[in-house]
Amino acid sequence: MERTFIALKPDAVQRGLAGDIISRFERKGFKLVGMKLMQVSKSLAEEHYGEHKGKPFFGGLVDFITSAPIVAMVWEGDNVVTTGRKMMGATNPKDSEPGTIRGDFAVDMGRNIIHGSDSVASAQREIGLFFNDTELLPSWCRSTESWIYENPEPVKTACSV
Ligand code: DAT
Ligand code: MG
Repeated sequence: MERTFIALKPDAVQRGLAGDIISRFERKGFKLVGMKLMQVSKSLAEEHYGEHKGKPFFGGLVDFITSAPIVAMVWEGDNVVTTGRKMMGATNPKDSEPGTIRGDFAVDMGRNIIHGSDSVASAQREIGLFFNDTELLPSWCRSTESWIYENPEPVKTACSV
């Protein structure tokens, strides 16, 4: 099953929005398979945002993401990368539709509260940067699986209790 890396940026944590945002992914039907509160180091920030190195906003972006704790998460689900990006809304909150996370909670590009992988390849790279294997669950039993998927993967419904 597809996985994506989602990070609640320092502004989301500072503003007390973490629970609300996590709740949106839960209520959608995605499955949390890893989560931690962490302070991002400068080297991790620079590697994570490597594609933006050299751009005028790069320094500010690294300073911001390392300025206070973030919540790093891995969410699993059918098409979770693309759907997660839709739930987040456009990068610039001025363009994010109401109903999206950025559209509802943010006004400034440099304080857009959430990160989400932009492709399956990016997700694999970012998950590997932020989590080691022992911090991720392979596939835990969720009793509501068949109420979320018409044809759930057999492994997900093989619950022993
Ligand atoms: P996204 O976070 O939607 O994947 P991105 O990867 O293009 O967007 O950029 C990463 C972050 O960098 C983004 O969330 C906010 C910041 N950023 C992007 N473009 C910017 C710009 N032109 N000016 C200031 N900050 C910018
Ligand atoms: Mg991006």
